[in-house]
Amino acid sequence: MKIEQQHIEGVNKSYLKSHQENYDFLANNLTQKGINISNLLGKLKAFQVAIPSWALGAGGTRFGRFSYYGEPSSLEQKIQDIGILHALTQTAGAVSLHIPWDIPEDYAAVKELAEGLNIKFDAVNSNTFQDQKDAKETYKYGSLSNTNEAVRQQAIQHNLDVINIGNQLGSKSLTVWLADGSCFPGQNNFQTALQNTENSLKEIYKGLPSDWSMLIEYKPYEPNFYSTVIQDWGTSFMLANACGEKAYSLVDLGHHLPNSNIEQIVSILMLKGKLGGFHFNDSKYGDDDLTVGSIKPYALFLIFNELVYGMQNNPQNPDLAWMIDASHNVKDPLEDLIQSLEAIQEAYAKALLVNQTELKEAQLNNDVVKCQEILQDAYRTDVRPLLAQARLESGGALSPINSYRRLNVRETLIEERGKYTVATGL
Ligand code: LRH
Ligand code: MN
Ligand code: MN
Repeated sequence: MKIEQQHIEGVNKSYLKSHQENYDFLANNLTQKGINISNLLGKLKAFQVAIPSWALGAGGTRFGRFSYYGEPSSLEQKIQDIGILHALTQTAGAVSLHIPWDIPEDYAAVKELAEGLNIKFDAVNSNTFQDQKDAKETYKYGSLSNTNEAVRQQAIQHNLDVINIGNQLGSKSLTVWLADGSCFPGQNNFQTALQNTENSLKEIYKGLPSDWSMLIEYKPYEPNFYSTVIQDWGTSFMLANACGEKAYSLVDLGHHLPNSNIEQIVSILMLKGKLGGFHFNDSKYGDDDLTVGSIKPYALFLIFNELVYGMQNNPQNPDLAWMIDASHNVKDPLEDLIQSLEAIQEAYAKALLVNQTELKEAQLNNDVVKCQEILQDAYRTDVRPLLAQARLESGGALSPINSYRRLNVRETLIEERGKYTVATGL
């Protein structure tokens, strides 16, 4: 299924009048505050977030998976699904592949399909957290950190293969996330594990094309529950520095211990020019991979506030690779992703409203109340008409979720692909 422009325009008609009223009201208010609306709209339109190839089907937990009907079974179908998301939201213009889950068979065809849907290939993700079919060595006791050199070599080679795959598609970065760690005290020598990881990452780094970057993701626990080799931003930062200037840290919102100050982590990494990528999701307990903004929207806004500050003040930091890293256990994956995309844009738009000059002045005067007022004034602004206007001007839907339902997207996908697809596993 492909959503055509006239489908979207048709549905938009019924929302146009009320949108115009809401947008005019907001635009007037913001203009009175001295905010340049067209500048704001331009930034919102330019902000594109990659959809990971593994997020288009229903997720699951280790206790079970409840499939969603009409799920995509091939990489081509996954890209088609992202095309639907992008057509409606105009903010999902990229795909992030996980290798070997989604190795293209016909590169030219996959590239052509993506191009036709205006989708770019963002970071490619390697996978050394599972054993692969016919692999000689096992990752049961670690990959890049393994005490056995043959295992490390296999994992290094896999990462080099992933770079090669990404290179053929136009990707410019490799994301490395390691499950390496230990389940019980005494199982690992912490120092050896970290040293091996550093050496292995340096080998991979040597194979990076000159215009590529390597993004090192951290996570405190899971699947290992006693220790994880790359457990936090400090370890990731240390490894990125050891590798070189093309290596960066990647922040996944779910990869922190409860109550960590993620906005401060983001800010410091950007100051040091070492924040390279970002995985969006939300969580109540751990790496829950819930819909972005569904649990802690104010925290998301505060994180965006630092991201916006960094993008405006830290030229030493590169452009970031943005990606949604969420899992959908009970919702239609496409509807869930639309909700995440909207939440990201909302937090971004609110952060763009923060008056940085006034905030700086209030900070210098130690006017704590004013500082808080400035942030909360931006946060409490209902920016949804602004997002809708940005979508409208880009050819997207005024109301993506409602349009998705009114265009019977899921029903059509089920008709085309069948209720139970290969992805269902039934
Ligand atoms: C690990 C992670 C990492 C993986 C993805 C599937 O928890 O966040 O980014 O590649 O999930
Ligand atoms: Mn992640
Ligand atoms: Mn994760």
